[in-house]
Parts: sequence; C-alpha cells; structure tokens
Amino acid sequence: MTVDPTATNVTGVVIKSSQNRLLIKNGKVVNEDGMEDTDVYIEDGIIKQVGRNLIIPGGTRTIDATGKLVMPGGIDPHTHFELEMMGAKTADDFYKGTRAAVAGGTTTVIDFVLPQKGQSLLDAYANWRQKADGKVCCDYGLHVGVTWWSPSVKKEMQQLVSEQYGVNSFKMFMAYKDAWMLDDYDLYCAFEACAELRALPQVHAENGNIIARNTEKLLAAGVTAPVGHQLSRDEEVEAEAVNRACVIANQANTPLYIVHMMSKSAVQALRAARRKQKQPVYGETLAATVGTDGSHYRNACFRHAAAHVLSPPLRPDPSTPEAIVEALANDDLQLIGSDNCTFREQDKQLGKDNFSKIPNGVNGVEDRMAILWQKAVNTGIMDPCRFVAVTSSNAAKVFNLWPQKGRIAVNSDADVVVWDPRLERTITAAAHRQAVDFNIFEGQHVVGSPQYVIVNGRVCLDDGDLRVAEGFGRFLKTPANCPYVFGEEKGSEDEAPVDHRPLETPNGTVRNGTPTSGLAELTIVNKQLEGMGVSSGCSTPTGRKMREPGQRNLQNSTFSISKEVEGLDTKTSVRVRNPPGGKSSGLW
Ligand code: URQ
Ligand code: ZN
Ligand code: ZN
Repeated sequence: MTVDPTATNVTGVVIKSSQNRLLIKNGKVVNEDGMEDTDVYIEDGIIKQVGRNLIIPGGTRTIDATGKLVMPGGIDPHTHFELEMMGAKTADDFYKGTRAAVAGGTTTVIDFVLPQKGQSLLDAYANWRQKADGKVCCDYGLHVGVTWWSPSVKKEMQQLVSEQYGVNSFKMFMAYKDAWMLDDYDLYCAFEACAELRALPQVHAENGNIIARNTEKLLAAGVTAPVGHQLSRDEEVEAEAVNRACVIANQANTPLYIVHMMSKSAVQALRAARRKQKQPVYGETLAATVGTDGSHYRNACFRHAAAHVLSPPLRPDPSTPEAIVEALANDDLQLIGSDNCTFREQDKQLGKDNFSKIPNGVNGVEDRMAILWQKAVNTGIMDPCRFVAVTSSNAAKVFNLWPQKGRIAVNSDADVVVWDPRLERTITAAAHRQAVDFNIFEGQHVVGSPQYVIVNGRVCLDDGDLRVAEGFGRFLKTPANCPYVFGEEKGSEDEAPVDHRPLETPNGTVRNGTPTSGLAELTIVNKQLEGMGVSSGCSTPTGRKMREPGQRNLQNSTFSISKEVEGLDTKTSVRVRNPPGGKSSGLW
C-alpha cells in the first residue's frame, strides 16, 4: 500500500514529501525471529531500506534511536470500540480508542462487529465501518460475531469473506446465555461454515448455562456484589468450554482461536488440545490477566470492584499472572490482546444491586505493551523477540496481515515503535489517553515505553508528544485462507516438537518449555541486550517460530466424518443429495 506523497489525507492535512521521509538511526531492530543493530529508512508509509550506511535523499528527518529498540508496531487483535452492550455504550470510540492505542505503541487494532440476535451480519458490518472509518488514528481490521444461527447467517458469512468485505475471522460465544450464546449444535454449524470458507473461528470459551444457574443461586443467596461475578464462573467453567470448543473444532476439522484466556486451568486445557488437534488451535490472553488479578472483586468499594468486571473474570489464584506470562513465553499461548471494552462508572452502576448487570469490560489498549514488557521482559521471562511475536507478529500471521504488518522489513508498512527500555512512568487514569475514568493498572510503575510511534510513516508519538490524526487509519481487508493457518499438509515431520523440559538458562535460572535449540540464540540475545537496561536473564527461545505456511500439526487424530463416510459401502450408507422427490436434509 502506498500513500501519494502530495496527497491530502482524510483530515485535510497536506503531507509534504519531505515529511514522508524518515530515517531511524542507530537503534536495535527487533523482529520476532532476531535482533540487529541497523537503520531503517521510511518513505511514503513504507519501509524502503533496512541496513547501515544507507543512501537517502536530503531533507529526510532523522530519529536517533541510540540505546532504543526499533520494533514493529503492536497489533491488538481484540478491541471493542463504540460497542453497545448490557444497556451501555463503551467510553472509548474509534478515535479515542485508537489514539490511546497509538500512545501505547499499538499501530493496528482488530475490532469486533457484534450483531444483535436476528440482525443481518452485513448490516452490522456496515454500521461498524461507518463508526470507524472516519475516526481511526491507525489501521484497523474487523472480526464479525456470529451471535445467532440460520442459513442466512451462513450466506452472509460467505459474503463477508469475499474481497469486497475482507473478513477472515468470526467470533462465537459459548457464554452470554439468552444474548449472544450459541448452543453446541449451532456452534458446530458455525465452525463448519468457517472451515468451508477457510476463515478462522474464534470462541469466547465459558459455559453459559452453568454461569446462568450459578448466577440464579448466588442472587437467591443474597450475593449481589461484584464478587458474585467471579463466583458464578470459576476456572473449570472456562476450562470445560475450552475443551468443548476444541472437541467441536476437531469434529468440524477447523483451526480455532480462543480469545481472552484468563486462567491456568484454561491454558492447561488448551495445551492438552493443541497436542491432539488435527488443526491448529491458538490461544490469546489479555493485558488484564498479566497485569492485575482477581483480588479486586473483593474490594469494598463498588466502583473499584465493578471496574474490574470482565468475562471470563480475573482469577483469585495469585500465581495466575506469572503463569500466563510463562505460557506466552513458552508458546502455550500465542497472542496478547487488550479486549479493551471500557465502561464509565455511571454505566458500571447498572449492576449496583445485581452483579450480573454490570457491563463487562476493562481498559488495556493503551497499556498492553508496557504492562507485558514490565511483567515479561523486565522479569527475564521473555526476550524482546518473543515480546514482538506475541504483541504483533503472531497476530499479523494468524489474521493474514503478514508481512505487511508485524515486521520491520523492506516493503512492510512503516508501523514502527521506537521503544525506550529505560523510560519510567506510573500508570494512572488521570494521565492515560483513554476516555474511561478508571484504569485497572492504576499506580503500577513500568520501566519501558514507546518514545516514538510511527503509523504508516507518520510520526504520531513524537518523543512523547501524541500527534495523531483522526481518520488517518485505513480499513485492512484480511483475506481468508491464511497460509499460516490453513497451509497445505506436508507431512508429520514438518514441525519440530517443543521440548517442555525445564532448561538451565545462561544466568543459572530454570525455566520451562524452552526448545533446546533456542539455547545458543539465547546467549546471543543476552549479549546483545547488555548495557541496554533490559534484563539479560531472558529465556524465551528466539528460534521458536509460528508454524510456517504449509506446515501442519498432525499429531494424533485422523478421524473425519467425511472420510469415514467415503470409506463406507455406499449401498448401506445412503448419502442422498438430490433424491427423487426432493432434497435430503441429512447424510443418512
Ligand atoms: O466478551 C467480550 O469479549 C466482550 C463483549 C466484553 N468484554 C469482556 O468482558 N470480555
Ligand atoms: Zn468474549
Ligand atoms: Zn472481547
């Protein structure tokens, strides 16, 4: 994608060609698969050159990135801007939400179109485009919710994956009974539709029926406070749904993406499924999960406790945040989003007397990168390459934006973060850029934040000054049939198994889940980071990669109904497509 250097952008700002040229010098470029001391030259919104001693036109602006890391802009795969749910509307609209994203180092967001039950998916999509297109400060894509099921929904899914609409992922809910929840039959049908369209199904994995019954029981027992939200849906309620979603995906022979994974039990269920699924399963967690915990639901102040209500909830087990960071580091989880879905205090008050009426959602789009850096890189659990993988590159790969997004390389979009690993700040609602009046990370001191954020070649955070342009972002079409997700089978020898045995790291600490092949690279990474204020105790394998296009996780089950049917004597298994007298509605 290119930008005409003399063009007027949507905000009416004339972009002069000299402003379209930028050299980022003396930084350490970090990609998901390695780091290099090198310079980056940007022109017309595209990375044109990467290297040393570059020959560049006069008048080019230079940013000196000495001592800084130069990383691909973050991709937040999970936001809800301008969403109406549970009788309220989110505080962050597409302008304020994407402005906050950019302030925190995120240069692409993927939001969710969530139709009401019975509403046309195409109408809902059009509505989201209308809300977003003129407001976004960075590029954005859309997932679409399948919140009800019928043949017309399937037809609209088909239209949505076409080139005209550019959607390649659909979210289904196993919770929110009587609102967006699908039963298992409809979930299976929706997964099959995704498989046919080679689109990626996503699930909100919680058992909505158990939650509904537990809610009735808690309210009857007089539990109305926010802690009831947590009590109504404990870890096994999430883990059961993760397992069930994986089973249904396996039956439908489709890859699967599980959004907002919040507990150790859920990650365990995912880990078990990933070992046996025919198709890949991806797990996303949230900044909220690694940055705070479920103790807040017991805060006596309703405002405080309700501000932390999201689904699945934060967990009371205090070891959860670190375990989730470890899971991200060792590839049990692949992505971190924000699920930014912010409601003001007045809206959270809707559940003052009944926890089940508190609008669900928290902040995170602005602080996702800094929180993960603090909890994962500064603690030595993750190195900067893996940080780039889980905050940016993996989302680009899974949603088919790679390598246009998620990579510092020639011809990639110039979405770049100059990250200062020594920059210190304290997160507060008073200082954040989001519209919401509460911050779940309030008072947390973080070391490491963006100094410059470049969106499509435009410096939008300039040495700490936020200078976004409303409407500057573009809608990103995400083509279906993503090669990283749906690559052709090559054989079971394609993917080297991950060695989950503990590993002695160079600084003597022991970590889990590191392939032995990462050891040599770890030493290099540690050396490279010396003197940059970044912990050298990193243990994440830089050598670990997402499955490349064409590679498959063919570990176990090879069962498939269609294969079984093919193998049967067709005289005894009557597969009738268009029998005399009308079409059959089933297989047998
Ligand atoms: O379920 C979600 O993803 C949205 C609609 C609400 N946010 C939340 O509580 N996770
Ligand atoms: Zn959800
Ligand atoms: Zn969400």
